[in-house]
This record gives sequence, structure tokens and C-alpha cells, in this order.
Amino acid sequence: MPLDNFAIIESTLREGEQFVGANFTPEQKVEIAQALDEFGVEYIEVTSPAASPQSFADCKRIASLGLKAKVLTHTRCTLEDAKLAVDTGVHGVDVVFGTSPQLREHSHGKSVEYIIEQAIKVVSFLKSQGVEVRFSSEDSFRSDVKDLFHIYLAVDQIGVNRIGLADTVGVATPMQVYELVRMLRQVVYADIEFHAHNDTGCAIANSFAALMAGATHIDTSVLGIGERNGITPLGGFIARMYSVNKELVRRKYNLPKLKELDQLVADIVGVTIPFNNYITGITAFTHKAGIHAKAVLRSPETYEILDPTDFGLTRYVSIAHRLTGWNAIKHRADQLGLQLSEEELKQVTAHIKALADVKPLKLADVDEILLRWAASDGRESRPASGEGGQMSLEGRSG
Ligand code: HCA
Ligand code: CU
Repeated sequence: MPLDNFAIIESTLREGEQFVGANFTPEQKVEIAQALDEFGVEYIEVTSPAASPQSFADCKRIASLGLKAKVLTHTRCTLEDAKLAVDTGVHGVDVVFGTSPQLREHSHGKSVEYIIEQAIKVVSFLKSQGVEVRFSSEDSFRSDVKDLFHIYLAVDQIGVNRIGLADTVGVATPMQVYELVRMLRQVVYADIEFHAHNDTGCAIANSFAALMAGATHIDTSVLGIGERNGITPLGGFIARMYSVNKELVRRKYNLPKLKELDQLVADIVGVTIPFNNYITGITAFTHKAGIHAKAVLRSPETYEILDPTDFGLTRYVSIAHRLTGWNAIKHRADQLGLQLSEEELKQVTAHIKALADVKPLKLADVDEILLRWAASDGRESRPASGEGGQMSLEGRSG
């Protein structure tokens, strides 16, 4: 069953190189490839060797690193590119041809018959060279379904290893993806790969729908980098799969490496990890409202489907605000080693809430209030809060 047996085709070094901020040096490519390999992705896809002389050299170098992951390159569907790809020593080649009327008219200008003829030539050649071969239809979701199936059946008959569906413009919905993959699953032998762009925020959901319908391989990139706003992010896809099969995902991937990987690629392409990023964003494991904080402190799974410790990360309970509750304040007082009765905790919590209505508080302010409250036995002194405006996450670092 695909949900139990899927593979990631990690395309940071191909689709990700198409991100506007990406200008990878050969050393950075090697560093990213090694980090992806340590994380445990099954495949690493790198830019076509036909792109430039350096791209050829980099592809060859990555293919010869001896990684556990299979190294793929990605080319146009021409014999010339396919030969170049084989010369790099990669394990497999992902070829792509535009199939939508938009691309057939305004990009390459070829007919469906021509695409089939060319696909058969190139796939047969690659198979004869003993490499794994995938054929994908660029812009699948704006292509005519009859055209698509003509092409898919033709390459399936000659033994292509994978058929790829690409939502190149990010237009597909999960239902559309599910239906198209389902139909394809019923008529071909090949594995099915899905490539989702994220223009409308559906990339992860679409990838998941593809797997539910029988796809076997999903394309990702670190932080989702790629053309425009990118593709299915590796971390987000991992979160999705972990939520349905934690054990499998823990077994398959070295999850504590994810943060390092996101940070590495963010630094290289000159962006920061978004605050709300899946798993590695600074707020991904932060709880705020009193009701949430109380429950999470007792039993994290009340409000967490992802266990931060599986990713080598920690949860954070935010307490310095008007939505705080006395259970969360008690937890902080316990951390500080302060002995306050339930009544005192409720009083100090009311004080903190009232204060937070008037001015932004930091964790240090709460600590100071608690310390003073404990020292003075609470009642007579109404401690002043600390100085300063609000800092991100109450001044928490990291
Ligand atoms: C592109 C091509 C591609 C290819 C996907 C694939 C896309 O850069 O436009 O090979 O399956 O999104 O269609 O990334
Ligand atoms: Cu793409």
C-alpha cells in the first residue's frame, strides 16, 4: 500500500536550483546532497547536465559520491540530453515533456504524436543503458486526459520505471489529483511519481492525495524552494506522513537532521526559515492559551500531533500574556523552584493577566513577578513589571 511504501525524490538540487535565490556552488551542492543523504531520502534529483558545463561536472560528482540515495538527473526528452545524462553515471534519468495545449503551442510547438514518438525513442535508449527511467508530462493538469493516457500507455508498454504527473502551475486540487492518479493506477504497471507546485497552497495535500490514489514517489525540496513559490516542502511532507504513520516515518528518516537541513538550505539561498514553517519554524511547537498550556503540560498529545522530541526539538509554552492560565504559571513557578499555594498562583496569574492588558510582557517579567511574589509572600507587594517592549516569543532565543 503506497502510504506504507512511498519514496521521496528530493529535488532541492534540481527544482530548488530554479529558486530565484539559489546559485549553488559545487561544494554547496555536495554539502546539500550529503545532508539529504544523512536525512535518508531515497532519491536525490540534480539539474540536467545539459544546463551548463558546470552542471555536467556537478551531476557527475554527486553521482560518484557513493551516497545511499539514488542519484537522478532531470532532462528534456531528447536523445542528446539522455546521452549526456548517462555519461554522468547517474542511477536514473527523469525525462519530461510539456503536454498541455499551452506548452505545446507556446513552448515547444510539438504534436502529441511527436511527443509519443520522441518519448519511445528516449525511454528505450535509457533502458538500453541500464538506468532507471521516468517519463513525466509537464503541466499534466491542464493537459487533455486522452492525450495524457495515450502518452502514458505508450511509455508503460515499453517498460518505463515511473510515470510522472506534474502540477507545474499549482492549479490542481486534491480531488483532481486523486482522480487522475487513480485512473492511471488502473491502467499502467509503472510506479507513479507526483510533482506538486504550491501556488495555491495545495502542494502537500495534493501529494498526499496522489499517494492515497496509488502514487509511489513524491517530489520535494527543502523548504519547498523552486520556481515561483516552489513545490512540496520536504519538512511539510514529512509532517503529513508522520501524522498518519509515525513509526514508519521515524524508521525511514533521520528526523533530528531536519532542522539542520532546513537551516543549511535557508542559509545557502539567503532566506530565513519562516516562523510558521512545518516542524522547524520557531512557533511550530509553541503553545499559548491557558487551556492549551494546561493540557499540553499534562499530556502533550492533547494539542500536538507531532512530537518535537522526535525531531530533536523542544516545545515551548508561552505564559507572559493575557491569555495565560494559572496551571501554566504554576509550571513556570515550579521550574523556578518557587513554592506558591494554589490560591497564590491564581492571584498572581490574575495580576499577570491584568498587567498584560496594559503592556506587553516578557518571560523575564513573569519570572520577576513570581520571584517577588514568592519572596514577599505575595500579598502586600504589587510588583512592578520589567522594562522593555515585546520581543519575539517573549525574548526566547532559538
Ligand atoms: C519545470 C518542470 C517541472 C518538471 C516536473 C517533472 C514541472 O521546471 O517547469 O519533471 O515532473 O514543474 O513541471 O519542474
Ligand atoms: Cu516543477
